[in-house]
Amino acid sequence: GCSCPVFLKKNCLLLSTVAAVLLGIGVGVLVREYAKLSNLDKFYFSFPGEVLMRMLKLIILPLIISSMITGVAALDSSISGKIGLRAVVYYFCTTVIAVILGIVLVVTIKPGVTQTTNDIYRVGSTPDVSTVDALLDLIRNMFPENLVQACFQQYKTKREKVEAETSVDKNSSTFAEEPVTTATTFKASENKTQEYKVVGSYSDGINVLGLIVFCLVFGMVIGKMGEKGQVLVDFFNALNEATMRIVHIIMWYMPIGIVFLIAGKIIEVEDWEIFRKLGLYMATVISGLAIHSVIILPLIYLIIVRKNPFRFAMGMAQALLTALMISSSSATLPVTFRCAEEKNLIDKRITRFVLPVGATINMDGTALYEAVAAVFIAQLNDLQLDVGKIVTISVTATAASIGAAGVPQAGLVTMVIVLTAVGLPAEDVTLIIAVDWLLDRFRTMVNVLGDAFGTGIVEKLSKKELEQMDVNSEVNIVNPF
Ligand code: DAS
Repeated sequence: GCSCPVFLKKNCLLLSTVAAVLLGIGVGVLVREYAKLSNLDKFYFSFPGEVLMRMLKLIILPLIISSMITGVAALDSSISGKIGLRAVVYYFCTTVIAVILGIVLVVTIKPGVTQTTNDIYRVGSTPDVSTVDALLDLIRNMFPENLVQACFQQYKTKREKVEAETSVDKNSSTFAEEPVTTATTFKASENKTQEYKVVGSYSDGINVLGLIVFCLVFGMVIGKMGEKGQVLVDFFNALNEATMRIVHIIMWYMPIGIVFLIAGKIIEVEDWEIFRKLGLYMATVISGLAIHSVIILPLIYLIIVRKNPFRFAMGMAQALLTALMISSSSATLPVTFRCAEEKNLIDKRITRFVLPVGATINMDGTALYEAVAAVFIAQLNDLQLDVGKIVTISVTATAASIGAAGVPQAGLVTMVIVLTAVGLPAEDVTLIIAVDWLLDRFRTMVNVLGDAFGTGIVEKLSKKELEQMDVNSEVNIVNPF
């Protein structure tokens, strides 16, 4: 790798992503205006982008399994009694609140809905899937009949789809049957009669929800097994480490893939209205992050700690600015520690647990962002989401944010998990990528702020335990044995 220090390396990645986005737009516009490509040419042109999407889909399985299991198992072993439990409850509650806020905003602002079809976009009232059926479907997905079937399933490759579109003679090659999936079909809207097939969560080959439920239970169980489970915990930690290294390799290929993904998208885009929608989407995410970090988190801090939350946030300013610059909670950790301990005088015994674990599994900004992005992509495809799908998106966005590492664009990689969970076309993440490098900065700031408020809140709630520890350490007689 380049010899530049970590800080520049982080920016190397980000700068190359920004450069890739701009280059992709430029190439896309040029090719669209001056070169008339046939369908098959378009397929070859966007092939490097297709490779990137396949890499991201490929990594989903090991990423979910290793990050969920190690995340939960680690909690169990390193939890220091009640303090750790309070921290986990705080992480979970603030993340769920962020997801709900994101869902409410994206459903009311409707950034991805084309004005003409405004009337059809109603949450939870698809004509032929009642709420009860949707929730039963959701629960059914949580318990796949067998784990192997939930993980692997054949589905058509993109080339077959492109050939089908260019009406290649079907008899010339055998087409694998579409996998039989629980499909709910419904009319998109009166003026657009074509049928949309919203397939269940098996459409992209992985039943994400079922896998997450299994991994959470499995992680908790091996975490509680103590010595007997240690070999499994070590195995999944190693698997997680290996997976993150593969993600890192994918990150370096990402700029190349992005150029062709975005250029390929620009060639296909019919209406330039998409840019209005993208702007509205960014406004939705940023307003959600702002509400969460300026109103919700300070309110929770004020209610529990009874101190001025904005003075506390000012103490964290250096860490928040660092997070804005490098888009990485983990890399910001040293600054977060210094701000929490020196500026806000938080007890080290609290920060030593809450901050490192928080930087990995408490990512309110990422959770909000993934929920908004998933619903936005559904809107772009005129897909109605019944309650079951909305709940699935909320659960997988929460789980994906827990599974995401505190590195740049982690939220983008785990984004594919949420899309796969509800059978949305993962290719549409292309549009999100164009603005992800910018939104990543803001959501990382919110992630760090959420962790910081967590130290103040957990410290306040753990006053008794801390005093007890002080008493023990004073009277503690050195044990002669
Ligand atoms: N950049 C990640 C972080 O460091 C957040 C994300 O990618 O969503 O928190």
